Amino acid sequence: MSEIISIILPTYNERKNIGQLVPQILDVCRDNQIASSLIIVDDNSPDGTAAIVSQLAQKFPGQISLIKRSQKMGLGSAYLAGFKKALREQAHYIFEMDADLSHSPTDIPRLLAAAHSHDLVLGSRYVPGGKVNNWSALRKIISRGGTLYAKTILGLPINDLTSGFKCFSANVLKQLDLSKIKSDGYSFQVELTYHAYQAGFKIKEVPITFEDRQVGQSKFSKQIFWEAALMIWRLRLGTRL
Ligand SMILES: Nc1nc2c(ncn2[C@@H]2O[C@H](COP(=O)(O)OP(=O)(O)OP(=O)(O)O)[C@@H](O)[C@H]2O)c(=O)[nH]1
Ligand SMILES: [Mg+2]
Repeated sequence: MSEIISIILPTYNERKNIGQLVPQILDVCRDNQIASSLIIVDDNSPDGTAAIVSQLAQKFPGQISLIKRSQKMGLGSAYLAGFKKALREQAHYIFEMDADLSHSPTDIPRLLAAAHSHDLVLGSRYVPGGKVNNWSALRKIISRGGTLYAKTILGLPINDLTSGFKCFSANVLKQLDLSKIKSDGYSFQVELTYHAYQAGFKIKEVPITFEDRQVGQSKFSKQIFWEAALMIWRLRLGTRL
């Protein structure tokens, strides 16, 4: 049986990005003979993102599904809902990808190729060949500092813990106890990678170029920052403080 990949795209007010991103992903997958299914998890975005997704689902039948949630419930739980659906659909590989065009669809084949010999592949801005375009100096410091903080406290030999562009072998998501994941914001990325590392899964970083979003609003907030700072210690101590 040929392999199937699911790409989970959480959306909150991404109306102007999703219409561009979906055809780009489908083009890359078609050109590289990758059988893909896109799962978009929308939290009742006030800008009407879900309506655009419904139009895309009609335009590309059988390739796109929409999970509609009633309100903004956070990135972490959006991904968990997407993972459940992808596993029900028997996906072999499951991608996490932002819907704001920060992650390039052209990187999908390289991440997938690496996933054939690793359990979890991380798109990484901070390995040779990786890059961030158009971020302010402050944003770069927060991102680099965040990974350094998390990797030091958790003892993780990983250079980019928060890029959010990942490819899991289905086996990883089947074996981890996803019901124990508590993070909602950026720490969701760290938490999942930490549990995968602790469970002994083989992790590989693949360089990516990350572009700052051109359209729409960043959801990065003080609340997300502090949630992440505290969550790292909760993980380290193995407790829920
Ligand atoms: N369904 C859902 N999606 C979300 C939520 N918060 C963020 N997202 C989406 O998750 C993806 C990544 O979001 P972030 O990178 O954290 O937020 P951002 O606004 O892109 O912030 P930057 O890091 O500045 O790019 C984007 O596609 C967002 O639309 C949420 O609560 N629910
Ligand atoms: Mg983003």
